[in-house]
Amino acid sequence: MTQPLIPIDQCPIQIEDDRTGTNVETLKRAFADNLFYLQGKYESLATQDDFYMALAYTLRDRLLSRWLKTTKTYMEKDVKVVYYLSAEFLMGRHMGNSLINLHLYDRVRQAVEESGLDLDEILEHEPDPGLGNGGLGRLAACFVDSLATLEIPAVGYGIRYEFGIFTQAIRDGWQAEVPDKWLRFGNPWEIAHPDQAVEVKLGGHTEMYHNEKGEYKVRWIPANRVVGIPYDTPVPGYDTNTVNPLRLWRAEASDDFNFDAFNAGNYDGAVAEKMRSETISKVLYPNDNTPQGKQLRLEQQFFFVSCSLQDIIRTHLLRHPSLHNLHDTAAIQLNDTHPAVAIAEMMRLLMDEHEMDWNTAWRVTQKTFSYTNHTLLPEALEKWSVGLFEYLLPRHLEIIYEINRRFLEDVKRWYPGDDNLISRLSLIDESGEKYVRMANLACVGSHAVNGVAALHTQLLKQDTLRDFYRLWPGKFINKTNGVTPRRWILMCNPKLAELYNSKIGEGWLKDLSQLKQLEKYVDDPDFCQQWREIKLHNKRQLAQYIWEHNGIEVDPHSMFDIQVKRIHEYKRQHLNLLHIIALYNQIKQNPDQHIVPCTFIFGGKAAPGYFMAKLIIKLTNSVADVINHDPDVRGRLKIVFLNNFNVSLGQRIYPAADLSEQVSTAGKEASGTGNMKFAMNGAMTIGTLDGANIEIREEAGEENFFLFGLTAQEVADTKAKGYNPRDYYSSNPSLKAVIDRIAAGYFSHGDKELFKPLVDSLMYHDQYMLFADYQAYVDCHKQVSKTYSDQDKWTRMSILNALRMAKFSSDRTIREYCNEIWNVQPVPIEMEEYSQENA
Ligand code: CJB
Repeated sequence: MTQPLIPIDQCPIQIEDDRTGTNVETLKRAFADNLFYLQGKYESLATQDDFYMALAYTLRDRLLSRWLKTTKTYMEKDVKVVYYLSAEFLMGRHMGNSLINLHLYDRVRQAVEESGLDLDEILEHEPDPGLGNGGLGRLAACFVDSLATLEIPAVGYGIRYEFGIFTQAIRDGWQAEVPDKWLRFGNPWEIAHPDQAVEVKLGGHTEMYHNEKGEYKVRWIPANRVVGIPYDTPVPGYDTNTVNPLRLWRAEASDDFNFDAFNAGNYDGAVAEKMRSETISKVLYPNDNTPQGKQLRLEQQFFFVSCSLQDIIRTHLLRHPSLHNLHDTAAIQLNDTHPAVAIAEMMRLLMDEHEMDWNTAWRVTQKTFSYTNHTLLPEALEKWSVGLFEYLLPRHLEIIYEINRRFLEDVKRWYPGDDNLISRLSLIDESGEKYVRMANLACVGSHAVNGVAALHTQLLKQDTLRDFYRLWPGKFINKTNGVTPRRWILMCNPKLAELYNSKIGEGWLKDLSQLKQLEKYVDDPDFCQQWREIKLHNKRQLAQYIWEHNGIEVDPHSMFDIQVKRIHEYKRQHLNLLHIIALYNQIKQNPDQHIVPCTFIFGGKAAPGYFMAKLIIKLTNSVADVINHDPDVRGRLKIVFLNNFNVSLGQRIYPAADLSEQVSTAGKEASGTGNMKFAMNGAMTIGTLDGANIEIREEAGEENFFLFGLTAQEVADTKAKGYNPRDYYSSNPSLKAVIDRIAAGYFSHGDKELFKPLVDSLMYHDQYMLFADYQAYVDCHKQVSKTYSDQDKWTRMSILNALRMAKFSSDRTIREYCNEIWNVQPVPIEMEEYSQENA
């Protein structure tokens, strides 16, 4: 007779075994064992990659008992779960994070060193999983970290792109894109679950039929079917037993795919079709804040939404007889409109596949969903042509039309005779070619809509979504973004973390407001000295990186003035360049004048099809070439463009900054999160009253923030009056000299054409109003230089910035979502410790 397997957590003997044990000897043995049995290598023949893989498996093993226990607890307690639907998760490297969250850093370092290896080298070997473009994807990653840390039952759902965001190379000063084969050597963190695969339909048509009860029903006869295979990555909380899954879907052709074509002898045609359906999860679209209306993109969105909703429904039905109470077990968050088709897919699943009537289905849907808006840029609001929608999702278009019909009926009753209101609120844009407006669908189908910073939410209410706000003021709520202090302080700035720990212990990592206790040291010379030494240490490390990667020597004692983020005209990297050129002009006029030595560091990717953004990168590198080599400058200004800015490079950069550039045109940056990471690491901000800058300034204190520029209201007023950049150009000699230098080809070997599109845009039709803010920005920089020259004052300001950033921990943000939108509670995971070593 066979014996059933005993689950590991019910084993009668708790053993310090090679998969769970955490003393140094056990870790060494497990590491060697994985190298031999999983990588198939003797140590003498192993590569860095083998060492990395073997160590990753060693850590994953140590997450598994917690992970399975977490899932089991959620099932047994039948808890309400947060499902975070996001087309992007920019997780960054997992290994360092696992070491921190498992409290294993020191023991693993010792185990690795005693094995004759270097942990830092192994950590550097991990590819940075870039399954996102920028802020939105990184926010999702910070959120899943906080959810697990706060012991909230949660699943992140997304797409397992085979190619993440491209690797950026710089050739002759221009951006070149190289495919990101991040899965080339396998991914040791994920576990595939083909047993939980789901089928997704696409295309075809709908038809009416009578069900057994004699009711009229609609069914969807698809043209294609694709299978979604889930891959789960563990997301461990810090200092808890909770390990939640990040579940990413990979598309695979279904087995019965094009069976007829195979049989009819069209084998190669059928295989080509099969490959086509597998391209759905091939590549991340590299656009940030600008959607691309490509069919494949809509397929991606629907694919991961349909897989995830089917998974959520399956999970619910394991414990409940019907879906009427789905909203009691599931809170589904739409991360921007990318997953907004979920509203229609949920209605279809409830009605067509689970026999629910319209009214009940609609009530359940609205109670289950909530929507986060991340942008005010009008061009970034997603819409899909009705023709494409009908071709790919014929049933969903019918459902959207019906949602719209019922919704507009209500509006007509509430506001009779207001046809303009109707056309603005409609889910269908009928002003020209017809489009489905995804933000409108998301607003109508959700019980809560949030912006990501106070100003952003206010502008949504006043402007972008004002008609919806008029209908349902109670739906709108602000949730200012945040970032995880585990990655963005502890992991990236270990010396700063050590200083904090030495004074107040480790409690600040789960309650960032504890840092306020350190304000008493702001006038303590020893503390200030340590603070400066840490910053200098971080700057030296970045200087070393710059030397190795760019061959540019920078002085760690110069002020590190940094702007890293996606390249976009609204973010105004070129305003930063105008200021640098103004400084250069001053030096050229008077080479001996005093100037605070400054290293200007840039980094960020441009969308491959965004010409102006690519031209800004080229201009940065061209200005760098000239200024870095001009003997008159005598090294007082250095400009560096760091290629391939990503999460792991961010971890080197934020801790080394003196000054953080947050200079978007007011009213354009929804929140920003890099601004928070810089400030937490003691950088001062030079910024406009935009996004979360406003709240950073409120927290840090006005006197600890370098403010300049028009307010959002002034930007709108100036635009309304007619913004004329030439007026600023002709009346401001400094600005004129800067623009003339670029236009004359000074930075392009005399070529006057190269930067003409940029110059013309600034001079004649600049939506982002650089010239209107130019003088204020230059003046503000003078203030910065003056303050930097007084190091005692600067240190004090830097300390206060870092200590006052508690509001921007994503733990605070997630707590607010839990209480005010999702209505979910923490569920602690009880585990017996395996040994004293684990305590
Ligand atoms: N954001 O990263 C993106 N991509 C988009 O397509 C739209 C917005 C950014 O989201 C961040 C997280 O909310 C914001 O901090 C940032 O301001 C916004 O641009």
